[in-house]
Amino acid sequence: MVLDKEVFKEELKQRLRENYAMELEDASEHEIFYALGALVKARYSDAWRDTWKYYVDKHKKQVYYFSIEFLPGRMLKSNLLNLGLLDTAREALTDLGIDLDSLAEVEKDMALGNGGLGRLASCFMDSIASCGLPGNGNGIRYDYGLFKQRFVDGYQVELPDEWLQSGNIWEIRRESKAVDVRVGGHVYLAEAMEGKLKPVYENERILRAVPYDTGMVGYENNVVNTLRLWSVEIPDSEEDKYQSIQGRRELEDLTAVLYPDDSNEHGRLIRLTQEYFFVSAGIQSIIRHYKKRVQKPISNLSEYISIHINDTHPALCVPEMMRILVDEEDLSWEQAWDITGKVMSYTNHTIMAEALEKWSIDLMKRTLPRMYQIIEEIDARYVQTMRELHPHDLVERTRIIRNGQVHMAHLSIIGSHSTNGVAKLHSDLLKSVVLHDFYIIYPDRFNNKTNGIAQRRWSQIVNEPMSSVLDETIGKTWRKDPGDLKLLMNYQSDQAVLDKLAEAKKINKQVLADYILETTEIEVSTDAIFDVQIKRLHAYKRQLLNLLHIIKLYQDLKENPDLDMQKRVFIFGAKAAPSYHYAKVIIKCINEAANLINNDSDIKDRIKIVFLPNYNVSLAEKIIPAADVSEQISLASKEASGTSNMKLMLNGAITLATLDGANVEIRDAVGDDNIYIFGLTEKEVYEYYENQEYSAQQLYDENPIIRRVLNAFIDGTIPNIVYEGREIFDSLIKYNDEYFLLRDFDSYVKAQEEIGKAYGDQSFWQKMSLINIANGGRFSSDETVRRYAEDIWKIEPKDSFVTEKG
Ligand code: HBZ
Repeated sequence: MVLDKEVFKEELKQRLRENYAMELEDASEHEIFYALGALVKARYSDAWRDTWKYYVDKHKKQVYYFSIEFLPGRMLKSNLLNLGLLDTAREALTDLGIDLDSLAEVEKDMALGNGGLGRLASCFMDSIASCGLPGNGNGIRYDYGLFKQRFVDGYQVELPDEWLQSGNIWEIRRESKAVDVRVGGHVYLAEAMEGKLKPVYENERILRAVPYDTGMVGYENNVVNTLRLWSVEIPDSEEDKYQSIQGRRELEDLTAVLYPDDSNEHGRLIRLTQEYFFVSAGIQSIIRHYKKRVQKPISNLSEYISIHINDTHPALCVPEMMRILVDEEDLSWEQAWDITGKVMSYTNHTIMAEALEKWSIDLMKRTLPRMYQIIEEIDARYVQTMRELHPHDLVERTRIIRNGQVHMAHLSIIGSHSTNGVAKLHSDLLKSVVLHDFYIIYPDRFNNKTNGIAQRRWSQIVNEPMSSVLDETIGKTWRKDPGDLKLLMNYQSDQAVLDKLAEAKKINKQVLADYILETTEIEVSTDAIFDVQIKRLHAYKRQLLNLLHIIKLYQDLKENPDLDMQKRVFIFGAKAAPSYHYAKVIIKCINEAANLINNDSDIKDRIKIVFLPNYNVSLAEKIIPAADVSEQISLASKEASGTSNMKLMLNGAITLATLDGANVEIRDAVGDDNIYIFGLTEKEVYEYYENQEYSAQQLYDENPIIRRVLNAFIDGTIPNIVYEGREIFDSLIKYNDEYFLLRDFDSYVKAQEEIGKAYGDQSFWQKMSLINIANGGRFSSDETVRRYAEDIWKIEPKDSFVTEKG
């Protein structure tokens, strides 16, 4: 999309006059941002309408990606880039004395997700549009995103994220597309016409679901798909039922907050209603569209529609589709079941048993009575069919309703045609361990789709210095086709290129150092290794192992101030779920260790700890380009995939990792010499589980270094953690170190020592860094969604895109 710089400037001024009745000179940054946003939106509105019309006219099969979380972050620069307007906008604004980067900071981070799962959904939205694939997102428009994190006396404090306060420039409220969702009350079946049984609803509540649509702009291809997020309102017909303010609030609270628990099951009534709300609204609107626009018999639905269940939160897609097909479209159960299975597919994102979602029968019956009846029927028919084919105990273990609970993963697998994991190792573990029973029953349904990242955002947008070096060295094709980053391999021994990449890294480190100083008042040197661990705080991710190593270094330096070691800045970014006590204890300990070490004059700035508050997409964008070391140190087998590992390698950080999740594939991509692997393998972890021989106490007794490090938590070495320190100590010794930190400690320390040495040889380090960048293309989410499209969704790209790619 070509737009002259001068025209751009005029248009911006015009928007300011129209929207704010003001001249540019008088406008605040805020007003300019909104005027610019409106300009950008206007640039893609035709393409948005045309894309929609194209899908309808050509009867294109479309996928709907149902996810209870989306984490797009800021969208201004990414929309500008995808529209081919980023350079024009930057130049035009510079002419007007405005800095695009600081203007972009006005935008509130859209943080409608907890972590990896939500961010993946947003990377997919970008890639689906960029690959010209007919696909849309379906989720919830929370009034408050993930809480804002502050530290007070080293403790995490949560504040509400009022992201909608100044409005959201990208969304369009589509009142005409609202639908009603029924919850609560009682349902019984009564005989209707021709002897058919029909559900009769009593005392149910009707919720009005209003969609807000956001354009998902593809990269330079004129494709704009839709992310549809639903918000709850009181329907006109129900107004008199909601006369008290309290009653209204209760209803409106349904889409008020995002549940801030990642990886832990969090059984709450509102959450279940949220799940049904966006599922029912989404499926109703799909069916309405199908009948009105596609105009094919309902029995052909699976030829035109594919629905993806992102983790189990949207698992009610299965019974809701059955409800609509059977209750409203009058299909037979068998026919409806056949269609539903063909339409649905499911991704699992965890192997942690405690994270597998379950709801009590009682709660499900009370909240969603018709859903429960249908699930009961699905379960009964499953048992009946499988009993003839498989042993009784296998069928019992895999049925949906078991021990008073509804198992959402079972529902998702039984009600769909595809179940995938998110990295090779993870998908293998699903088959061999976590979902092994299902693998016996449905071997053909299981497949792997290794995660990927929206590479344009995580390289071109966040790392301009590196991108310029790449352009100069290998040309610009990598910007569209990240596979071309491979061309960089030809320069691994070219010192001039290595120097330029190192210079770009240095610039990014300085930007981050300035930000660190501004937000935490900690001064860090860009000569130090920037060693980064950024992800949700969780015991299995082992931020604590990182801290144990830092304390060891500290103790070594105290003992021997002349010790020869590289300067290090350890950078953390992590939110803990507000109810996750142990994770919050770890945050407090890291912060207190930071206080101690950063202010100890003996250390002479050789180690710094920086825990940046409020880790979110925008902060990730600042940290990742500046990282030297990428910490991916989860206990092998626990991290389904990880995606920050991919973003960091793409930006030239060297990975320090266990063989977990996608780390295994990163190692395969860069080779053993360009990654630091340590710790137990997933097999060894399972062996420990089996033989139960692990003794943390023994490691403590026998290893003086471990003993000294752990004692620092309880002997006053780290101040202000009397209770927290004891808790950490006990979790490791008294409760036998559930995540094998002490078992992996020595090999982690060794790997860290090697990293220190390697960094000392700058051209050696730079070469490793280059090899990481060169092989980062493999983890593009463009590739990932293409595989979903071909293997699972069976959707095809827009024709023009096919021609363009040849
Ligand atoms: O999904 C993450 C995995 O831990 C990570 O390994 C993977 O890379 C990523 C994308 O596949 N899982 C999550 O982020 N999970 C959640 O955030 C979550 C949120 C609410 C829940 C359960 C899990 O109720």
